[in-house]
Amino acid sequence: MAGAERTEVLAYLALGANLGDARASLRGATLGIAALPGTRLVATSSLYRTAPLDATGPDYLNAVIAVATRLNAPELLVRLQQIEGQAGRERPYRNAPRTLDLDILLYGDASISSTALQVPHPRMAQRAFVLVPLAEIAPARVSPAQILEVAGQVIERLAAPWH
Ligand code: A4P
Ligand code: MG
Repeated sequence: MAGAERTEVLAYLALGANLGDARASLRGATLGIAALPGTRLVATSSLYRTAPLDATGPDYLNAVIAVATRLNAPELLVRLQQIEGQAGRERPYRNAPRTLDLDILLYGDASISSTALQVPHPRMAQRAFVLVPLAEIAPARVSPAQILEVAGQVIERLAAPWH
């Protein structure tokens, strides 16, 4: 459990879903994350409709949120996996369509390289569905050159509020 003595760390999380009611899954996940111990929601990007990348199936809905948390990174990962499980996440094969995917993009300025957790997320720089919403809420963490590199990927910002 996160002790009151731990300082808060600003973490950026990627949310994605392309099965079931994806918008409801992302909304529910955001509420669940904001309710985690020692954790508060700091920012939410818009919702984006994106074409599957290195994957098949329906279009995805993706978003990025920022939380300030006293959980350490492995604790946060376990909590996110529990929320994925509550959303009915199954893992039949790699990059299978999913009801909910929650990834840790950044955890403060930490570099983590364990079997279970790599931070910054190793594939984030190749993905418009991560970089575009991240740039919306953390422009200093994404360079214009990075956005240019993923400019060919199909991504559409949805204007309606989603959470
Ligand atoms: N893991 C390691 N580092 C992390 C991290 N920073 N955050 C480990 C979260 N998990 C991390 O993840 C597999 C393992 O990665 C976990 O057990 C954890 O210990 P997973 O969620 O079970 O499986 P996955 O989702 O298939 O893997 P991953 O790595 O999340 O997949 P990707 O690479 O993120 O790709 N196209 C569009 N348009 N939108 C999408 O959201 N997502 C994917 C998934 C592919 N194409 C997509 C989208
Ligand atoms: Mg994942």
